[in-house]
Amino acid sequence: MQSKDHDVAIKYFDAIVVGAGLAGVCAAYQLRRSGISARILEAGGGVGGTWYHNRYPGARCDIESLDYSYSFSDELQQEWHWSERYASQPEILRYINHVVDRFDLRRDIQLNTRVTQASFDEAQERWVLVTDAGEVFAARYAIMATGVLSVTQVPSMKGLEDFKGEWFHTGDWPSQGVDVRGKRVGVIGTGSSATQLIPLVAEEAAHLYVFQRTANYTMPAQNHPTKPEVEKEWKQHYPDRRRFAWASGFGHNQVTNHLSGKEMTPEACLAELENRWRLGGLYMMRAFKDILTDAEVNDVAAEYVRGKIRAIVRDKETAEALCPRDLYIGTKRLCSGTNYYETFNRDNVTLVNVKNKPIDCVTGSGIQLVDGRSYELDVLIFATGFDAMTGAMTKINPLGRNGLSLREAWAEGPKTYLGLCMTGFPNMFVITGPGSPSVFSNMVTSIEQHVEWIVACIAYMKQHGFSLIEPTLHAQEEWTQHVTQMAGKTLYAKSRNSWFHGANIPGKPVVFMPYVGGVGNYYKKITQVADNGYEGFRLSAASATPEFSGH
Ligand code: N01
Repeated sequence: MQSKDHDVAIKYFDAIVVGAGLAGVCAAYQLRRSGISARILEAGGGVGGTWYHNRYPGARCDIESLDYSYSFSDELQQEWHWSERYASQPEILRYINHVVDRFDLRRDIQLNTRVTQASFDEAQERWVLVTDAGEVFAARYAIMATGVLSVTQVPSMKGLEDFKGEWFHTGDWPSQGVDVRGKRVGVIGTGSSATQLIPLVAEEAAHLYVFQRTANYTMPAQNHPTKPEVEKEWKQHYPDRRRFAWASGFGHNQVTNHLSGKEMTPEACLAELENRWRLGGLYMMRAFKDILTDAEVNDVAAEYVRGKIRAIVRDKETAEALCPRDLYIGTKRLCSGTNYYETFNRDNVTLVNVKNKPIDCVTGSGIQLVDGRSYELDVLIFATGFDAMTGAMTKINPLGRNGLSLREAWAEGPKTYLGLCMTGFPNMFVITGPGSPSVFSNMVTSIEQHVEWIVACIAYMKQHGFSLIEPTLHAQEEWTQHVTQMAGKTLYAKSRNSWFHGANIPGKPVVFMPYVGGVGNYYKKITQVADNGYEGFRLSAASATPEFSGH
């Protein structure tokens, strides 16, 4: 249905979903299934979100593929074959496209469409969203599937505009790729993206300079082709596997050691750590139940990894520079890569420690440090991260009741009820928003939990004749405090220099954003809230506004 409103053809739907990554696609599927009309607006030229834009060499997930996938269709999970234990970006993108086609979702998705404004029309009880092309959409519900690591952060660096070579950000990688063969390449950053990319770029570049400010811990991913017996076992027991993941601490099937590091002998601790190293990737963070709450236990794991770095990297000075110090393992997101530390044994790779002698500027021909050292480069790669968790939302900056802007509402840090909704922004839902497990979990599990909850909520409102839902200020304050209190029990509270706290973005309030109380506990909580008639929310009966249902 279309109608003329101030000479602009407004397109009406029950719901507008912003973003067609894993969250938006899941929402498209569930909304369709529930008979709720929706249009999914996606800024990119294809679906996939994170997995569309992060095409840098080596990009892959560090949650096992069989776990990092939708559970909403048994046919889908039975028929899809993952070729590797940890899927690469191209394979995940193929999967998302497959889901879109298999369930005929493409007709609800509008690509190359960036939402630039969203405002709540109180009289009409609807969200009005405007796109970069000037299209206007109106919907009772706005579902923000805008992603948690979708706004790239290029640090402001003097002279970048003068650089004569090419420069790129890992999160906005050209689809045609970047040819680094025979070139002098610089990578700034040593987080998850960099540690995946560095070994592959090193194989092709004439020389690679890695500019490291903070050494982080990188586990070997221990990736390999999917073992047929593992796939068979998963496919036989998928419902159990999914149930386990949904009730678990982190939304996946990785096994946790339920003992404290302090209850174990040094020999048993070492054996556990060796086992975790062999299992690879994030398994290290499940080595002891108190690895993220007890500084001494954390240090046992950290020292173990430092020992591994020293054993792998031949040059002593480089090895020491790669050893993280004054950083609890896991409090900056643990990295997972293949041959990361080994790469520093190559003759064509140089680690440049910019901790104490930072980068001063980019020159026409490369990078210059404050001590005057300079590095000639043809290609400069920013692996410098994202305005995480809030960036995509504050960029749109929705206007809620009485013109309240989200930037104002979040000026001291994000405040949400359950990481799903905000006071002052009725009928707006955020998928994996701040205050929910989100980046602290298998994102697909958290996405599915949120989408299930949101779609059930909309159905409930329709059924009971409600037109508005909005958290009470009290519920929002209480939840936000709870999120902070939970983080306060962990080592995250003592290690604030990370994107988990927003510390990587100048001027951003330093507040721990995800919920660390566990995916299973969180799911219980949101289920209970819904079962109790959406406690903590104010629901209002429908006014004269007609229910939207057109296209
Ligand atoms: O970004 P990051 P990322 N001068 O913010 C450095 C997910 N992910 O894209 O720590 C010099 O982690 C910065 O240094 P410092 C995952 O959740 C997952 O790598 O601020 N250096 C840091 O080293 C991950 O955590 C996967 O001192 C500068 C780096 O840039 C998240 O995405 C793969 C600098 C940024 O690291 C983000 O990861 C990839 C400056 N001015 C990503 N500014 C997997 O699933 C920044 N840095 C495996």
